[in-house]
Order: sequence, then structure tokens, then C-alpha cells
Amino acid sequence: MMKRISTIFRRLAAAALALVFSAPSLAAVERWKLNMTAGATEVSQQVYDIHMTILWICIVIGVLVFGVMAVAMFRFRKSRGAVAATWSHNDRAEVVLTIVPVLILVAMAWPATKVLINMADTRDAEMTIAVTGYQWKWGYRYVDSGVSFISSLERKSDDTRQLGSGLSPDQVKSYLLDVDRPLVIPADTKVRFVITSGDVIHSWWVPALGWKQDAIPGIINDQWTLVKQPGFYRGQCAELCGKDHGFMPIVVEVKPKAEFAQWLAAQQNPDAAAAAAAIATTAEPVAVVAAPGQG
Ligand SMILES: [Cu+2]
Repeated sequence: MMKRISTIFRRLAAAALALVFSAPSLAAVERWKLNMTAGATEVSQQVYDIHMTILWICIVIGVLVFGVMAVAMFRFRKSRGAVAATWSHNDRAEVVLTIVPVLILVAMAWPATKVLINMADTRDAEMTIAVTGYQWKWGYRYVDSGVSFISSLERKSDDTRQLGSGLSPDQVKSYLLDVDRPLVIPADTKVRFVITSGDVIHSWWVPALGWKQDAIPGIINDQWTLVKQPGFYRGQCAELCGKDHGFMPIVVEVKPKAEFAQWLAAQQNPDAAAAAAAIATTAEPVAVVAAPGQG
């Protein structure tokens, strides 16, 4: 019996290890990069700073408490003839041990609250994007301009992940991390997100933005961001939402303001954008310009 249990345990451990070391998304993660990152926004930097401050406070407290404990266990051990004290309590120690932790907690809560208030302040946003979670994709709607689309797992990853596809994840660039249509936002612009869900609870999470927001059916949560550096930022659904929860990644493309305006205009009037592209490449622009639906 014991032998069978130990075999089961050994197999479980081997499976867990295999999972840890073979997970494709982990391959991209820098080895021993365990800490959170400073992200790409002012808020994410503030979150990181708070995190580091509190981490160091915890380390100091940990070293002091465990140090005192280790010394006490070593110096006052039974083999040295230590005799247990008989007093029951000490008023001065009680007062100090209450006041000092309260002061430490207040010292941590003060800057943390400041950051939280800043994070919640969606006023003066220059544009609003509605994010809706669905099983298992994301819907994005640019509220002010009426542009909307669905963003789902990129086709090649989706084909490869199917059971018995015979395709190798190694052959897919950014396996399970790319989407067919990334969310595009302008750089240097305060963007407000209103986040909800069309079915079950999801959570929209792009670590570089410094926050994670639940997408709850019937409830609209809001958040904001301001990214300075154009580029691609990746994220994931962070709330277990069903069988394909692991297959609804997020990609945010931050474009310089002018490029974003061009992109948005092209989305608002795809016919005109296609016509403009056609004019640039065709010798017969007249036929293209006369295409229906151009207004
Ligand atoms: Cu999910």
C-alpha cells in the first residue's frame, strides 16, 4: 500500500515538474525573473515602488522576528538548563507591540491609498474604450467614434492547440500570445476603459499597465491608462471563465498619436481606406473611387 502511494506521489511530482518546465508561455519568461515589473505607465511605476517599499519593510520585520526567535531558541534551550518564566503578561510590551505595528501599517497604507486614489481617478480621459469579455474572446468598442471589433486568439495558435492537430507549438511565433486584432490605443493619451462581460466573469489584465480589472456581467468597472512608449503590450484573461480561459490573450498596440488617428479613421471608413490603398497601387483609380458605400 505504502509503495503504491509513494509511486503515485512520485508520478504526480514528475508530472508537475514536466508541466513547469515545458509550459510554452514560460519559455519566454526570463529565468529567475520572479519580481513584478515596473510596467509602462506612471501608475504601474507607482505600484511597483509601493510593492518594493512594502517588500523591504516585510524583509526587515521578517529578519528581526525570525532572528529574535532563533536566538531565543538557541540561547534558552533545555539542554542549557533554561527554565520557563512564570509571568503571564507585560503591560509595556503589550502597548509597544500594539502601537508599533499600527504605525507600520499606517506608514504603508498612506502611500498605497494615494496610489489607489490616483488609479481610480478616470476624470479628464481623452477617450473611452468599452471592453467586453466573452467566452472566449474580447470585444472592444471605441465609444466616441463607434468603431468596434472582436479580438480573439490568432488563427495559427488556435489551429495548433486543437487536440490531435499534429502541429507543433514550436513552429508558432508567440504561441497562444497573439490575437487576430490587437486593441490599438494612442500614446501619451489618457484612455478610460469601461469593462464588463457578456456572459461570465472575466478579468482584463495587461501587467505593463499596472492593474487588472474584473469584467462582470451587469456591472461596469472603469480604469484608465496613459502609456508614453509606443509598442506592443501583452496580457491575459485573469479570471477562470471556462474551458478556453487560457486561450483568450490580450494584445495592446500603442501607436503614436498621429498614426492612431490615421488608424481610427481607416476603421471608421474601411471602404475609403481600401480605396485609398487601391488608388496608391492601381492604374485605374476612377473605378475604385466610384465604389459604392463611400458616401
Ligand atoms: Cu478567462
